Amino acid sequence: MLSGCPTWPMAFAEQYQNDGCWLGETFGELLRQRATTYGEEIAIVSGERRISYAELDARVDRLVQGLYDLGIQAQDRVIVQLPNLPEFLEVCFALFRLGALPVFALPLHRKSEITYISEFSEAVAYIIADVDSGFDYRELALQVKANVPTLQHVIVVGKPGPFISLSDMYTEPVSQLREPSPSDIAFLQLSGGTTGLPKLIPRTHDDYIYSLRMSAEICLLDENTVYLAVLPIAHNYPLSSPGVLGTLYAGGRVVLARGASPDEVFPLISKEQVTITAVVPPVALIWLDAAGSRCPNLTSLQVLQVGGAKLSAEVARRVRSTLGCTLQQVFGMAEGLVNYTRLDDPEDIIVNTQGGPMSPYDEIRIVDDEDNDVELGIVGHLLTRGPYTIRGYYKAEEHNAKSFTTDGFYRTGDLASLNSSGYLVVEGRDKDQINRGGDKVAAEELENHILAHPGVHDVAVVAMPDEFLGERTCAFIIPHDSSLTFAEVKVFLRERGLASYKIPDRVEFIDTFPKTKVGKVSKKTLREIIIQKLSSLS
Ligand code: J2J
Repeated sequence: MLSGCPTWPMAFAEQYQNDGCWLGETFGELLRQRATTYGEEIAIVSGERRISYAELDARVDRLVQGLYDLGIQAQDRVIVQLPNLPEFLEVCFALFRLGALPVFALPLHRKSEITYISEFSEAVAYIIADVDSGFDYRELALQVKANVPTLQHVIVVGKPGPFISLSDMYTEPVSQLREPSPSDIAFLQLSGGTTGLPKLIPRTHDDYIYSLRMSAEICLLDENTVYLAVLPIAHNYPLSSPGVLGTLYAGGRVVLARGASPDEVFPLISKEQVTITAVVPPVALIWLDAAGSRCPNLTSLQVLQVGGAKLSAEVARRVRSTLGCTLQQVFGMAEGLVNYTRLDDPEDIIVNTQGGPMSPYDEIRIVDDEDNDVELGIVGHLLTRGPYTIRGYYKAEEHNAKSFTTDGFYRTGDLASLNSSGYLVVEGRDKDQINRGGDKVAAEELENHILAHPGVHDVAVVAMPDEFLGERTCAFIIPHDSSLTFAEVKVFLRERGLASYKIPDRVEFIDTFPKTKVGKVSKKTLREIIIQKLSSLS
């Protein structure tokens, strides 16, 4: 087991095993077993490429050998930053079989994020696409490699430039390698973050495969399922809720889309007879508007999952009438807990709640500021523990003491209420994060970047309401002098290599910050100020 990864106390681990949550499977075995059962059935569709289960399994074996020959070993960390390509899944399964750990970066991450996670995880390799959405990842890799001494290899899907080509790494398997054990960490996922630096989430084969099994069951997946991956599959939601991995778990077919626009996605749904797909609320909104005017043929689509940020009841209500399919609300987190509305729930529940936990072993508490449980229906802080919720972030002892109770409940940072059927309604957040239509921005991380500008004396970042994304970021800045402009701040942050979704949507220059009674910056007042300003503008 990789050190620095808090895990479940023995009594819990034994219960999860004895009660059949953790079945002792690994991802490597799982793929082998599915290849035996589903052989020539298609596992992955990407453009004109169609890859069967047998072919996927064989290609993964060859890639395992190539990675091994390069020197990648069990427990090595490998940054994987790939768009929705079949190679994403091949690389993942190959690393899983080797016992090396993918560290999932989002395609929009740039020098700042990649350098940090490479350094922090002491990654030995970085796997990228050559160019995607007009961005050349090889240039990014050159910069990152120059700064991170542990990083020995950059492996490229496509034209390798100065690096190694992934396609040259599929080699005849010769070595007999020992596969990892089910309780080993399978990969590190990135947290949405609330702190200055992103946290890494260690997930085991056992716990993640359990979450796939439960998700596939709840979403009624089987070998007839066709799952369309629209969101970047590096994110936990399209990866596992039930996502691409849950679909492969169930023997279904994964169709990889490269974008979310109706022009691209609607014909693909019809062509590939997609049965289920997953989006964030702003994408749902675009699809609903487009479908209303275009009447596309979406008859195969049975389920539209919406999650990652709160979906308004008003938009939720339009899904069935406009797209002709069942809405499933998904409220999850890369740290673990995932809630789903069930497909046969009454429309009122589907529209007005964020669903119930997927496992009977999920423990949910809603508490007040002193950690006392509140009554049903009352809003409080959501705490959780269970068989697929982590007990701590990777190498983050100090932060873990704050983010987890002493008896192992994860403090989600969400404000929610619980109804008598065990379903949750998300009512807000007490974590210092902005949820920009599903993309999470940690206020402190952005504040630290803005503070590095020599013209900035102090800064506080808050969420401001937005009709389309739900929230956007507003940075209140106290400048050293009045010459600083918003444009300068944006250029500065881009040059620092910050992902574009973290660049503030608005900057307000201010002389002093409003303070709370104890003298801290009152972000609540700042949020009120910006709400008032926006409403006076409209
Ligand atoms: C309100 N807030 C939501 C929802 C997530 C499935 C689905 C989503 C994620 C995810 C995921 C929400 N309504 N329906 O990993 O497996 C906010 C909450 C939560 C945070 C987690 C999955 N669905 N959220 O979004 O790790 O604040 O995971 O704590 O990115 O997103 O973010 P993340």
